Amino acid sequence: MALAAVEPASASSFPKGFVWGTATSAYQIEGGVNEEGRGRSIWDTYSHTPSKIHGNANGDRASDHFHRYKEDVALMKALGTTAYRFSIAWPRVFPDGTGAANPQGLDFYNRLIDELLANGIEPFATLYHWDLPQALQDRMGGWESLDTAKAFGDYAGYVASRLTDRVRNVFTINESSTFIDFGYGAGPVELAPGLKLSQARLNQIRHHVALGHGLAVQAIRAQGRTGTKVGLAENVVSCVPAIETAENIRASEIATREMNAGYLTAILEGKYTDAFLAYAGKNAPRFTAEELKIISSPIDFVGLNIYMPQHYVSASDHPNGFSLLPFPTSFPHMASDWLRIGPEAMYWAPRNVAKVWDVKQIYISENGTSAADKVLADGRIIDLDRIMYLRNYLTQLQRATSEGVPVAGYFQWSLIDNFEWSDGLDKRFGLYHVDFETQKRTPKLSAEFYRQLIAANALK
Ligand code: GBH
Repeated sequence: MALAAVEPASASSFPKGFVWGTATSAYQIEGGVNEEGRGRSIWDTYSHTPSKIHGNANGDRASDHFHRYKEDVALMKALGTTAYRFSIAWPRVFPDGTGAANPQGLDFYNRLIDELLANGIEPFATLYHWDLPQALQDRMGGWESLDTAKAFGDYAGYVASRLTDRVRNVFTINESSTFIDFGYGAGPVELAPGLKLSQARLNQIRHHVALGHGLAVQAIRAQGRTGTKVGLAENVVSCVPAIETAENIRASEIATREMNAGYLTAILEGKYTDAFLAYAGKNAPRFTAEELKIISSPIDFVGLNIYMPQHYVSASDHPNGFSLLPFPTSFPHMASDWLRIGPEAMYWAPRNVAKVWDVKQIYISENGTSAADKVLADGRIIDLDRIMYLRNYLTQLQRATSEGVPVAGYFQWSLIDNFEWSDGLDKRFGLYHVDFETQKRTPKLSAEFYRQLIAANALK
């Protein structure tokens, strides 16, 4: 990695032109599930299955963003953000996954994009944030089938041909590892479609998802406006040196490559690593050289969703060159049990991705935390824990940018409280509180923290 000589204006500033935004996803905020010809997704089915979701919540209404998008764009503007990452619901565009497009399928996104641009906010669209058309799950087992990857490519091309006149940045797939391991595998939490498949089938699914990503990249290049920037948003397995010695740092680089071998490494290198194939053995995915070429179609940026350190790493004599350290049970976490507090992941993840693969442009496509936000009698929400979390993670991001790690922007997760998948409406991630009865939005203190930081382009 060539570290550019970046001269920060002050010890706490971010580079000039750094992009500050917020992020959301379709099923988590939109509601409007029966509007304008939308088909069903696996999340409609799953969230309506009794006892799957905390409090038996579902996304039928969620944060009602489908009807309140103008108000929500005003909230973005009040923060001073100049970018917004949202996702497009595939079943709004192709209600059956393939076949005839819904003529009204992009109407909502056209309204949203125009509203964003009228307010000086750059739209960053994600094509897949887990809401697979139910028809594809029913007909072909969803991502178990190569045909779902092909259908995803077709959908991507269709969207690109209609939106890239105004949308200049597109993320293909959000967090492959999360929806594969927890939706199709037996992860510690369950996501739709709620299957528990074998490791061999999971590896095959991962291969199909990577292929879907590659086909989408090619379709966007073929059908989108020239110059459209394409990337992905991945919950990269972040490998942090436990103690920052040269040996441990080197071990964290090797671990970054191997621990992401099933997806990110394959996409960025065009091959599965030897160690990955040896470890998978007879469970390895079946693949062709032609497929690996599609998977590794060049991309313009890598989006990293960073919430926590996935592993602390030290050097090891083991042939693989690294050792993953066990977490003590006393390791601290935020309101969500899984959300470990390890701000240095925000330095090491982008630093290692840039170093290992010579990636030239990175976005932090998500970072944020849940908190037990309470509305006080006077209406305020004093979410000091969220501010503490953000300040520490952003301090580490500033460390990265000041060293020349090529991070171009940061998307805070999330703009507003939303439907947090299996946790229902219980875990709140927004800078703005949502009363899910009245749909009233109220800024939390963290919204003011973020506004001040953006205004100064420096930590506050
Ligand atoms: C993101 O996932 C999602 O993209 C977003 O939709 C979601 O709302 C947001 O974060 C907040 O959760 O195996 O112990 O880690 C974040 C990463 C990975 C967090 C899977 C929950 C399951 C438990 N997620 N993890 S654990």
